[in-house]
Amino acid sequence: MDSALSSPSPGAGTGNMYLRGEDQTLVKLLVAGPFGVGKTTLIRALSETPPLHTEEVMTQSGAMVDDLAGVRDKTTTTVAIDFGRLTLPGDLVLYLFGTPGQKRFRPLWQDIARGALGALVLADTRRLADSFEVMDIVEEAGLRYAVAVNTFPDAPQYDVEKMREALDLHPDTPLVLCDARDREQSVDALIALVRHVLDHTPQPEENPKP
Ligand SMILES: Nc1nc2c(ncn2[C@@H]2O[C@H](COP(=O)(O)OP(=O)(O)OP(=O)(O)O)[C@@H](O)[C@H]2O)c(=O)[nH]1
Ligand SMILES: [Mg+2]
Repeated sequence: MDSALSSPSPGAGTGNMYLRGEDQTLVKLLVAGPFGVGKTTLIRALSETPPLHTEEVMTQSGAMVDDLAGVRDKTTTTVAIDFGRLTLPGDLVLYLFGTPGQKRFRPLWQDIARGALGALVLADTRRLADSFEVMDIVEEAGLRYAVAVNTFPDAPQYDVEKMREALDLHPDTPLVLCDARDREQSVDALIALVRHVLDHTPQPEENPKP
């Protein structure tokens, strides 16, 4: 594991924004989580390229099927994907694909998840159980994941161990707290995921036998 893995300085990776450098390692990651948990917000906060969003205004007819509890002020929702990019020190380039939160878009997941190495699953303490289904889908897709609890100011705060228990997390699975609007905290959440993924990825031998 590269111990130099740390937060990028602001503007890092903006030099060769669209061209792959020779030494760069590209990693595809998902940002997943239930409806309105802050996926779009997080990708918007940390992308070094102008993020792509597929937001649509929510209408009255959607109120019949979308559970607006805890997200009453929300006016738009992701209908396909969010996409952003973040370069970490060590030429690690993260391509971030945000999944749509609403259940009716779950069939899109298989396509979005193809080639991903891991997922950051966002959770909200007011509705932790909503993240279960997402964690199940991510596990079924064979992806390693970390959980980031988005700390909405009006959401109850619990002890980390209590949240791990409530989410029934494997002892290995990282759980971090972050404010999805805060770039530094969001980057730290992704770094926790990347460390976890790299820790479980077989590294090539330095001096392979002939
Ligand atoms: N106070 C506070 N508001 C937040 C935070 N994160 C997101 N929000 C707000 O919560 C609402 C939902 O955020 P989104 O980023 O659209 O959530 P999403 O997970 O992308 O939603 P869907 O794509 O519809 O599933 C928006 O109005 C955000 O401004 C946070 O950390 N704190
Ligand atoms: Mg969204």
